[in-house]
Amino acid sequence: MPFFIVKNDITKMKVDAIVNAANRSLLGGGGVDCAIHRAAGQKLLEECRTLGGCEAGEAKLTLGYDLPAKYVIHTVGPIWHNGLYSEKEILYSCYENSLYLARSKGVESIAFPLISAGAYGYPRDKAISVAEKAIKDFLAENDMTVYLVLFDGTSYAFSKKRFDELRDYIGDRYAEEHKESISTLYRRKFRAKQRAALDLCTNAEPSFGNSSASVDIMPEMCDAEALIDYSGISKKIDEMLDESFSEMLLRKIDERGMTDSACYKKANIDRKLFSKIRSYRLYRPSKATAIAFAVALELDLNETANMLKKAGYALSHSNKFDLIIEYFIERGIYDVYEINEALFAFDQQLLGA
Ligand code: AR6
Repeated sequence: MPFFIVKNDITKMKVDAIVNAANRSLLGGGGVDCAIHRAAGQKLLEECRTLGGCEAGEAKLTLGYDLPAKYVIHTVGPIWHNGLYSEKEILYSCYENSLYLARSKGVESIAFPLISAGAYGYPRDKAISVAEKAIKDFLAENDMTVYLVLFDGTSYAFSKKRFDELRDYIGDRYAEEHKESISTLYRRKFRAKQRAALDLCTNAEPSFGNSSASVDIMPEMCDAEALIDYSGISKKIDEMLDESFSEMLLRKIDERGMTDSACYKKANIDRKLFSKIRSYRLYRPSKATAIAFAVALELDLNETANMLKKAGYALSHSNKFDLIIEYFIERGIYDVYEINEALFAFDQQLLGA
């Protein structure tokens, strides 16, 4: 099941369990520990008193009391010295032990803060890498929805070099796109109306946010009917009926010699959503879902465009989301987690579901 980086206050997360970056006493402290105790109420501290503390890298569970989450998992991160005191291994254990403890309680969704990256001084980018590695390793073998909640300083959560490169890449292409003539824009709008009309004929999964929706169904669409060439539309429907998105996806999975589960896990897609797509031939995924599969299948830009077309979408240079995807595919980088870090840094919808 999927992994997401989100900006939030962890005490507000509506998940089965949240994780607390505690200290060895488990009796409260500053930072996220303080926020969790404050939001959960006095009973949390009372239960914590019965636990006998916790060693670094280990995890203990309590109820969530006044929190939206049913459980709090308390773990103690390493204090950062210089990286030579097994900090990485201890931090990895914090995530691993918390996840397995959560699994033993039947938890289906869990949210982590960035353990050790506050008072304990662990460098933020390094802390994110460890968190991602531990979560990814766990999700390769287990089903759970995992959130990494970043609270502050979120301008970028990954390599500064990559961030700068991407910013330039987006800047260059964005500028090019906006040099377009009015007539080109007019033609594009007209084509969008045609596609919108076609969308009405298909079963649509709602898409979220503006950034990744390729076509807005415009209110004035009904007035545009006179402009629509219906023979073109029915030809498009025929083309779509040749091979649907779902059929193309399943064919590509076979051609790649992948298993279904390897594919949906790599795509950061929930098993239930994959089953829906698998069993309904004309299922229309959201654009982010369609791209997630293209990435999991390691399609090049042409093949990605082809696959997106099956679901009624295209990549364009007029939105950041598309440009970020294009940047990674052009470079043959097909790691959804890495792409999601970049999408997160640029405030875009993440891949997966
Ligand atoms: N929601 C999500 N993340 C938060 C929140 C929040 N409400 N508040 C802070 N963070 P820290 P540590 C982030 O210092 O480094 C405590 O006193 C914060 O921005 O809370 O593991 C304990 O009792 C940072 O990125 O935990 C220990 O003594 C991350 O949570 C000690 O601090 C972790 O910062 C543990 O230090």
